[in-house]
Amino acid sequence: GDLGIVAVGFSGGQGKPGVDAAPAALFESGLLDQLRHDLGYNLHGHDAVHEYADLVPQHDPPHRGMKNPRAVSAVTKRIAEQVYAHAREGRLVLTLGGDHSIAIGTIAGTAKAVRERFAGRKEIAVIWVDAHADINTPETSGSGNVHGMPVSFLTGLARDSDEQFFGWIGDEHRISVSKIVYIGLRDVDPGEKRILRENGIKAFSMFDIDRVPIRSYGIGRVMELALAHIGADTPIHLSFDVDALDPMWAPSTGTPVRGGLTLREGDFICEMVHQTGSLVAVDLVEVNPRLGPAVDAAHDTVRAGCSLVRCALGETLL
Ligand code: DIR
Ligand code: MN
Ligand code: MN
Ligand code: MN
Repeated sequence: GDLGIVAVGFSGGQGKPGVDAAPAALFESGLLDQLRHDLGYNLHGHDAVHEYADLVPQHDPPHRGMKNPRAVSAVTKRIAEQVYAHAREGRLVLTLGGDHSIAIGTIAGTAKAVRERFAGRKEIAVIWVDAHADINTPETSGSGNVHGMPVSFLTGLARDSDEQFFGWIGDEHRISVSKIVYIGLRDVDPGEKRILRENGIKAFSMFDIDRVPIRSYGIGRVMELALAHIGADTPIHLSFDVDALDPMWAPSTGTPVRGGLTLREGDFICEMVHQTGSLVAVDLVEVNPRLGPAVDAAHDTVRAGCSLVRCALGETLL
């Protein structure tokens, strides 16, 4: 099949430099060759890592507490156009971040393309795999980092009428709260817990996945329930934050949280989503090869990221 690739060298949705170096690190470790030779994809758009320097203003003071708001808004608007252009050609789209703010663009792009393809009769579902819910509004956010807010802008829970502060997001770009499923949550802010509860958003925390199967489901049942919630024949956008994995497997990331998914559980999520046959887009975000406690940390994290992507794109064990 045809695979559109958007490599995003952008870190402005949070404060730690280095997450912009992830696409190059993933490419250097052989990801493109694996997708081409081992999985048989025709690749499009893979020759450049986009840095969007022309869209990042010199002076970008906070707006409603958001940091780098003009840069993140302009960059995600461009990403939405890039992802949309691939999806409109019928390509599966793989976006390599970058921090998770970029999902404002990727999901806006697929949401619009799928609405057009099905003449408004279908909406995408989003499987958001993450330690964090990333559903703060500018007002509930304690950090001001936009990578903690993408889901609130995508659902319309957060809005701004000004084009340069995400006002470019229209109804065609939005997703409904009933079509989101979270997997792997374990570090959710109090304001985010309230938003999840008040909007009845489907979420499977690490408790639900726990390996002591007394009151929890285990990853197999969680995936059954997650996919049942979405329903058959619904186009799926998988947004995978590498910090969903335990830092044992993915130490090089900006906000690691202990007690996470094993690498096999992460791969299993991706395998199950691929098996639906409904996947339209995948994001892999928050790999930061400049961070990590030990010499092998970045290497391990990049390898884990490649494994997740291969599983989502159809690699099987046998
Ligand atoms: C926190 C952390 N909830 C925030 N979010 C992170 O800044 O809003 N998201 N790390 O990936
Ligand atoms: Mn090869
Ligand atoms: Mn995230
Ligand atoms: Mn996260």
